[in-house]
Amino acid sequence: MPLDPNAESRYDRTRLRQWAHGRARSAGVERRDLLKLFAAGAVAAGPLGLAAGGTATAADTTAADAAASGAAPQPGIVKALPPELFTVRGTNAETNFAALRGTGQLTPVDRFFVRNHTATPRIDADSWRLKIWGSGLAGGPVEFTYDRLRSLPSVERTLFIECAGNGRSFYTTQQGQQVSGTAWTLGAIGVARWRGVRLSDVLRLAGVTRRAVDVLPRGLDAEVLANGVNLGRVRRPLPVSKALDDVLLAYEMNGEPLPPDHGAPVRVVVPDWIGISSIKWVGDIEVSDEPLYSPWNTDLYRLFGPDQPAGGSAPLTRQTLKSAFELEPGATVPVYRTRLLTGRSWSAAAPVHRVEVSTDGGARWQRARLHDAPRRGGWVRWSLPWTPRATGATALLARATDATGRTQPETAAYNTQGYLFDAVVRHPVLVV
Ligand SMILES: Nc1nc2c(c(=O)[nH]1)N[C@H]1C(S)=C(S)[C@@H](COP(=O)(O)O)O[C@H]1N2
Ligand SMILES: [Mo]
Repeated sequence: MPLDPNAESRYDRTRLRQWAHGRARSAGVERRDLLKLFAAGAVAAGPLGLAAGGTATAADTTAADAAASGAAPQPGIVKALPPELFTVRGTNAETNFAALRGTGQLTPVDRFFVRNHTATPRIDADSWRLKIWGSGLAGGPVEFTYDRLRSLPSVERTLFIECAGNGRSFYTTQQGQQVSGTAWTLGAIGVARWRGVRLSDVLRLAGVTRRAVDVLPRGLDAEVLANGVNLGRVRRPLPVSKALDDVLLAYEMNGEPLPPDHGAPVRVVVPDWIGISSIKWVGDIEVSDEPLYSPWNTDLYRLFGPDQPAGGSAPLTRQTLKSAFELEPGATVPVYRTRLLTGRSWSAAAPVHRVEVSTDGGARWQRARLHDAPRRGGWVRWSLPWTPRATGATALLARATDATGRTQPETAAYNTQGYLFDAVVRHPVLVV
């Protein structure tokens, strides 16, 4: 049964109230530690990319520590990160959009962004086990081997994974606002063809009951340390309704076994929801008959700030909509020469069916030609020929509208951690 967004937010608001009143168990982290982090972070957002207030992620801490010690930050990423394909940001690697020019609907693995809270672990598929356990099951824990998972009926789906902080740096560069977290431009997104099993099939085999409320997948990567607090392993609860709806346990990406950096041997893929939901290197899943909390749905991945609900928003679920040019920022282009501008637009709410482009800083807009059938879960590639007629610095803008009628706004709603940036981005170019 599809989950409507209102049901999602009703669900999360209830959880939030329960947590605030101390009625929910906070799965491995002391509630007072979370409150400490939460209180510090909500008020003290520091400069981009540095350890900021209490809400710095391990990535920020690592980058800041490395900078302080004079050593270059060393991302714990296995695949090659050539500078033409990626921009390294702490423990993470951002896809350079220009490197997608000429590629298809799917992001090739060699240029798919990596967001690691710590480092990519190497896990042997033969000794790997997935343990399903908790009060929401009819019986005791159930373990699945890799071969057992692969023997279950498989499904294949083309879906994007996008970090909640994608576009974060534009809060600062376009809106003059300070936000904490990794200073992504627009490349913390990738679209892949995922093959795996339905989480619902696995949960049913494990004996999920009608009492189950929350499902908490946990990664096998290292515990995350932030400002002296051990947040434990990366984990974020999902409402059981979403877990039983369309979530995958994926073991293949673009037709190949899942690569180490993207969660080998098995990761969770949660369609439409912010990237943190899609837990990599999953090792166990708690199924609980009471609400669960982790730092990733309490002080992190919620909206805080003067324009947000008092005490913060409900935990974030769906991603938003965006557009990006497949062009280097600040590219030099010759005057009077026609070139084809290309890019991509995507929305987590509905297919993108209209993209407009402005080549004069936003004064006039033209419809771009779409090269993909609008489809939920993926992006549309688009193009527009452009003949610059004056020299000098200018900005290219692209603006998407999805089938719900939502269009990218001029400014994004400020929040201290810079999540869900959705405004039109000004892409600088120099005409010579
Ligand atoms: N175990 C684990 N899962 C994780 C993370 C992580 O650090 N550890 N990062 C999350 C975040 S914040 C994002 S945006 C996506 C990124 O997926 P990718 O690295 O395959 O692009 O993975 C999510 N799953
Ligand atoms: Mo993320």
